[in-house]
Amino acid sequence: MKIAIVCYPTFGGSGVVATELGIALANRGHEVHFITYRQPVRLELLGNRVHFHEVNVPEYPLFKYQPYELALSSKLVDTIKQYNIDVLHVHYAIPHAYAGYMAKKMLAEENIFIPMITTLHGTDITLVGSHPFYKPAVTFSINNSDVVTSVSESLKQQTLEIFDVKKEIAVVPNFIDKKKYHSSFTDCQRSLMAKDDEKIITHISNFRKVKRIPDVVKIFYKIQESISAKLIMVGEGPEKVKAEKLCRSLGIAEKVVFLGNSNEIDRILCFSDLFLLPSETESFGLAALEAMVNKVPVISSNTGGIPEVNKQGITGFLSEIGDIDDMALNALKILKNEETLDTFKTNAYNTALNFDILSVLPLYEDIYQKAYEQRFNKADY
Ligand code: GMT
Repeated sequence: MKIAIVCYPTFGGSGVVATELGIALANRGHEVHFITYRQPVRLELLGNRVHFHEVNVPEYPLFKYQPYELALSSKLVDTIKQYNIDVLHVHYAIPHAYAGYMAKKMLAEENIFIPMITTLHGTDITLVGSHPFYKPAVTFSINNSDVVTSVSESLKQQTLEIFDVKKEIAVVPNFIDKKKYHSSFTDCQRSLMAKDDEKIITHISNFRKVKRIPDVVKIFYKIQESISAKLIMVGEGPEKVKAEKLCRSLGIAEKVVFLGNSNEIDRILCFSDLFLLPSETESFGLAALEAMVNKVPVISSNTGGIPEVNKQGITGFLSEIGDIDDMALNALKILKNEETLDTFKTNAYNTALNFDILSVLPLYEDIYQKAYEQRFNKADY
């Protein structure tokens, strides 16, 4: 099939999922067209089956806000016509589903019928989309998508609670590609990061408030009081400077490494012993799943879709949001005993395999095929 994918090109989970999905679809023989304002960060190889179309928004001084949705919908119309696209898959409702709907309507005027699949990722529903300023438009975009998917059962329930949704929502979880992790990395250079007797604790995120970055630092503070440990913080975002300051004021700055954004997260996770994800909310927690497939147990908050991924007492532990004492205690339970650590590592890896792309990709392919077959259903236009 010819599939157009709209996403954010950034390090955020929705962009990562959209990009990895597009690459996997191309490897299965589909032709994939990414349409966004910059080449997605995880998209390295373009070729016959993977295309990238940049959305440009010309600046005009009259506008206080430049109309990205307008530019995106026009780009969608042009690309869908030029490449005879079969289905449009938009990731993150705002404003992608809204722009996609407009493109669909414009194309229908020319007797081109394109089904639109909208994938809800989390903050588009829980944080941004539910704001009264956006809610009517988000509700409309969801109800006017041909298919709606959400990345967890929890996000599906939240969407149904917050919005007046008349559409079925199919749950299609985030995924990993187990093939990538078959052989252990030969260049897993643990010694560059820590001494042999030090445990390596990792956090990866976009350092937004929702990630509760100060909790990450405080949990680590408590861990390092009992055992020798290092904290690796990967990512960039508004809470980073505050976190650096907190490390200095707690006197642990030399034990914490801030690495910034990285495309090499598997290289970092391969020498990690524990992953911290104390988020306020998390629709799924792709970062936790990526840790688990690298055999890294997870200490997380018990919120949103995280319990669908991180299994209590098996792949890690879950605590109430903000309960840093419990999180630190649980971390030590895992880290203090090598045998326990090994068991959790193995469990984390085995559980992550339930989310292998080979089981998730056919779900999307099936959705595309059905939506394509029903594209002439005029009631939808
Ligand atoms: O976590 C973020 O802030 C990024 C955000 C995004 O939209 O890119 O991630 C969301 O989508 C991911 C992929 O589906 C999920 O794994 C994350 O849990 C979700 N983040 C939140 O719900 C906070």
